[in-house]
Amino acid sequence: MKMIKTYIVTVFLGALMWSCQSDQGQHEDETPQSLREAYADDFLIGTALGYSQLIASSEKEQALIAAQFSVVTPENMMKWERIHPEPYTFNFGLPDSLIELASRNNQKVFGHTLAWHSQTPDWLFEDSLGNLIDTATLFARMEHHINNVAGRYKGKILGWDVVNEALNNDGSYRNSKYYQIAGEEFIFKAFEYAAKADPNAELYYNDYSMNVQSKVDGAVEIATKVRDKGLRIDGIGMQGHWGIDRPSIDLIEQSILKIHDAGFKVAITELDIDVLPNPYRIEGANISDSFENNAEANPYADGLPDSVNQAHAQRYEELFKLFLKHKDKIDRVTFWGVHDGHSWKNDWPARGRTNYCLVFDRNLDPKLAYDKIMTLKSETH
Ligand code: 9MR
Repeated sequence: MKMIKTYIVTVFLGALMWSCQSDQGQHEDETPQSLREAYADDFLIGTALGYSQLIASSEKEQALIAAQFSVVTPENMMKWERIHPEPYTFNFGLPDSLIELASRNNQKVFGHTLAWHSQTPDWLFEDSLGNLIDTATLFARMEHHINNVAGRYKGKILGWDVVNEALNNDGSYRNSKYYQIAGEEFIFKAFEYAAKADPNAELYYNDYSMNVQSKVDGAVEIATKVRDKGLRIDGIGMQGHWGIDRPSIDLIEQSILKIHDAGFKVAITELDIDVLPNPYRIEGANISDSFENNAEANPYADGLPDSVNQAHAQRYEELFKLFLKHKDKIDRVTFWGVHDGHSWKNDWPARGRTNYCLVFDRNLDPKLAYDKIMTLKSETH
């Protein structure tokens, strides 16, 4: 008990050192000390938290999470295979801890995700013989899941990525098991059940490569159909798994404008900037697109050259300039991970590489990209 108390006090003091934690901005003569403080009047600043941030995290990491971010997303722990691995088994332990942590840190939680083709057990789609089930059975299982998961966190969560990655890049529907069983109707049902389970939660459609115009058009079409059916949908998430040079700021801006013009909020939901070679020009986050790791594909295992660090920081600066320009349209900008060592991009599209995607390094110290983003705000303050 004493150890726990000491730990809590230390984390609290650490967080105080990072920032005074005010979301209301700061006195005019004070420079903001954290991302959440600097951007408090613009949009929420988020991060994804995994098991290691929740359970095996250092005091320094806990303090950083508390000080820097105003919203957190569960990276994996609320996905179907984790939270509901068997028909009548729910694992609420870790998600409950995340909600408690966020509440202690005065942070919002954005739920991820209620209907996704990936990280979802086969039993959802199959009968006992392994054949695909009929539409009514799928909908009953989805409703049971969404009622239990979104219902449990009702009122404690800002919103949900209700449907994730239902589109191909050309704007057509992904041929997922959801789609094979129910066609596009599964999307409408997911929004209907989510709105019923948590009437005040913000409901989003979320996807990667949203800079591809045919894809953003598809997402806007989905959201418009949901709305035209009299169902609720608040926004569209652009994941933001991007590289140093691609996609262009212009394309990202066009997508932000398209979503906004159609009447939906925009969120940047999974931001990271890959600095490693991409010989096959793989973009987005399609887990099955991968290639083998080798020395050529992993050139910065012993450290990042300054020129690449500079380019990475400049890219973040350009992106945040764009986000600030459209702050009236953007509700949330979430980094996909806390620090470089935590990022999924160390293992995709090639396993075991050393990537440098985020704005905190492996020692949890702020990188040049962090300084650039902070300076942007102090310049405009
Ligand atoms: O970051 C997540 C990683 O830990 C998982 O191994 C991976 C498995 O699919 O999912 C990652 O998160 C994904 C997110 O849930 C949806 N968009 C793409 C993200 C990166 O794959």
